[in-house]
Parts: sequence; C-alpha cells; structure tokens
Amino acid sequence: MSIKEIVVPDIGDFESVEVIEVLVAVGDIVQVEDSLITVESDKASMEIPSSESGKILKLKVALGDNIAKGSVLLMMEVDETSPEVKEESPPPPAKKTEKIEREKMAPAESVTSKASVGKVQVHKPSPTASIDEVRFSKAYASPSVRRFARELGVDLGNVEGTSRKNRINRDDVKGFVKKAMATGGSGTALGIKPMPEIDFSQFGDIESQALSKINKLTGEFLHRSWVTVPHVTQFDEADITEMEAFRKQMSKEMEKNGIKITPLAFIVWAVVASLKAFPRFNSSLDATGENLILKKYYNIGVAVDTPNGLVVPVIKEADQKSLVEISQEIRELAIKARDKKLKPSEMQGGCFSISSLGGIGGTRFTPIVNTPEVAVLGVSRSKMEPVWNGAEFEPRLILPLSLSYDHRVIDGADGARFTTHLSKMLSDIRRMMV
Ligand code: CAO
Repeated sequence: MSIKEIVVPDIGDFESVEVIEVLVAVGDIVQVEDSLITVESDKASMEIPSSESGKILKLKVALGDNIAKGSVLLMMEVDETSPEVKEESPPPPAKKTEKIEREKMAPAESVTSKASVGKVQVHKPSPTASIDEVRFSKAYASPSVRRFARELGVDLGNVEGTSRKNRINRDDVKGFVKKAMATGGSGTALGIKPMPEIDFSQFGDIESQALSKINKLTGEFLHRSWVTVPHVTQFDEADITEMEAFRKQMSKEMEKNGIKITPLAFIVWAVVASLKAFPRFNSSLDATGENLILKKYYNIGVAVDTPNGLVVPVIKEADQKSLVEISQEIRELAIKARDKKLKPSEMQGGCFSISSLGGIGGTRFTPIVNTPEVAVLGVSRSKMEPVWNGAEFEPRLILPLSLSYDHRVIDGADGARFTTHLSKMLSDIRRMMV
C-alpha cells in the first residue's frame, strides 16, 4: 500500500478546462480507468479516468475548478499488489467525447471521437429490451452515466437532466429508477415502449418545427396529469337563453364605457357558486395522496389560447369580484398571455380551471385536469335548439358543458350533482345571488 497523487494525464489540446462533474467521493474504491471527474471546454466534454486502483483518501478538485495536464485530482491509497492494473494498463489516456450539445449529439457509437487522446472506449448499443437507441444516443450524458444507465436498463431518452445545460448525471438516473419503481413501471409509463423514430420523409415532403417552450412545458404537464390522474368526464348542458339576453342587454348599456361582459364571466360566477356547494371540487390531494386539502379561497384558472401555446392565468378571489371585474380581468389576462407578459404569480394558486372553446366552435370535448386541481370545466359553443316545454318545442340557447374530474377524489354521482348544480345556476342566474 502507498499513497499517491492522481494527476490529470495528457488531455490533448486543452490548456485549462472546467470541472463540471465530480464522479467519486472520499472513501470510494476505484479501479484503473474508472472515471473520476468530467471536464468541459467550450468545444468538448471529457471524463478523466483513474490511472490507479485504490481507495480515495482526499479530493483535490471541486466543481468549477479549472484544471490542466498535471493538476492533482486526488490522493489515493494504492494497492500495489493488484497485478492486473500495472501490467494491462499503461497510464490510461483521457477519454474524450465529441462536442456535446443536446441537439447535435452524435449516435452512441461515435461518442468517442477520432480526435481522442489514445484509447477510446466505444459504447455499442446493448440489446437492453426497452432502450430506444436513437433517443438514448441523443441524450446529453457522459459515457460513465450512459454505462450506468445501460447497467440499469434505463433509456436515457426518458430521463430529465438536472446538471448544467440539462446534462443527465448519475443522480438523475437513480431518481428516474426510484420513480419508476414507485409508480410500478418504467418512466415510459406502464412499461410501454416509446414511439420508434420514423423517417416521415420517405412518404413525402416534411418540415421539422421545434416546439415552443410553452408547448413543451404544457405537454409535460398534461402528460403527467393524463397518466397519473384517473379521469372521468361528465357531460351536461345549460339553458342560457335568459343569461345571454341579460348579458347582451348589460353589454349594450355598458358599451359606451368600453365594457363588454363575456359569457365566460357568468360561467366563472356559476363555478364559484358550485364550488361553494361542493367543496370537494375545490381541493387538492397532498403529496402522499392520503389527505385532501380543502381550500377556502376561490381562484379560477382560465385557459388562454396563444400563438405560443396554451397558458392558464388565474383570476384570484373570483368570489369577491363582480361580473364586470371578471370580464375585464379575463380580457387583460388574455392580452398579457398573448403578449407573453404574464408573471408566474398570475398563473399560480388556481383551485379549478375553465377551458372555453365557445368562441371558436365544436360541440363537446374532454379537458384534462389541471393538476393539482381535481376538476376542470370544458365549455363548448352554445347553440339554439328546440326544447320540449311540455306543450311545444321552444327555441332555447343550449350551452354544452364537460366536467373532467379526478376519480380518486370525486365520485361519479358527485360529478353529475356538480354539473346539475352548475347548469341550474347558468339557467337561472338569480340563483347565483343567493
Ligand atoms: N358559445 C357561443 N359563443 C361564445 C361562447 C360560447 N360558449 N363563448 C364565447 N362566445 C362568443 C363571445 O360572446 C364572443 O362573441 P361576440 O364578440 O359576438 O360577443 C366570441 O365568442 C369570442 O369570445 P372570446 O373567445 O374572445 O371571449 P371569451 O371570454 O369567451 O374567451 C378566452 C376568452 C381567453 C378564454 C378565449 O379567447 C380563449 O383563448 N379560448 C381558448 C381556450 C383554449 O384554448 N382551451 C383549450 C384548452 S385544452 O387544449
């Protein structure tokens, strides 16, 4: 046994590179060629392997340090009796990876470039069942993390990176495995294999368009809700003939002051009244999933369609606001959303969301619950319909409603009670006053 300094070997062109990952800790036992740290220059990232086998006694570098050839990385208690080390491995070279930019990452086979110093280690795709090699190869992760992921059968294409520039580290892979175990399946949810990559250009002309940041965030969020919340959608309708007549009359009177009352303001009001009658709809499950947090405030989210994607600003304390105030707030929030001026605080704290496609069209749709809320109301376009009044058919303006809810929290009977109540409120708006 002897104590040795482990230094940075010849790493080629690089004079001074930044340590972006420390892959070992004091007390770890490492073998020759095990990666010790990852460094990154503006052109490339590479792992620095150990030139000895032994136990790490002290680290001499930390994240953010700049190092060069000869810099001392750590002190190691070296086991000199370990024969295979010395004979098989002359001082091992650094493994240099190609420029790692998430979007430009080359396939796994070419992770090590021909510019590498000395021996390169090529990671061939393994036959691991659920790994999509194309996605895996495009993931932004170091060779050791790739190796680690392969050992565990984790498809890096499904792992979110939390290191700088979204690089995937060992902890991300571990966290992914823990989560997959907790949810009883792989991260590709329920063990379903991801979509294979298809070259659509073989069928005709195509154009690739990057998703906006909002599209990506919303997509992730909706996907989580879709796979984790058992959804049920209750359809219903409300006779809004009188409500619309009143709204039009009020809007006409207020027009000169630049005020317009939208149907959505009435719906917000009716929703608040219904949440008061059915408090379970104004709740969230806590993180354990074992307790319900009942809210005593009424913040209503309104889905807004913008050129960059869907956002849901929140009307705070909607129970304290008049129809005019709610109408104006919806208008202001929608303008801000479309101008990308919404503050994060304006999209937080919602209790229940409304998604109205009434201004656009369609008969009915099934909205996705805006978790951690437990229910969402979809509103479609109202239509004049013949309704039997007991003596004759009467033309009535009918508003289609679809309420999606989290079936862990809300039973089907309560779903139907809620929409019946909501429909009653909208059909006779005087009821909202009491
Ligand atoms: N039935 C019939 N007409 C309706 C209606 C309904 N349910 N709801 C609104 N309208 C009418 C309005 O009265 C208005 O007509 P007038 O100009 O003649 O008065 C017109 O449709 C346009 O309304 P609007 O859409 O501008 O206003 P709004 O208050 O109804 O909605 C907002 C505001 C921000 C919700 C809406 O602009 C929007 O973005 N909707 C899309 C939401 C969305 O994308 N949801 C999907 C989420 S899930 O992917």
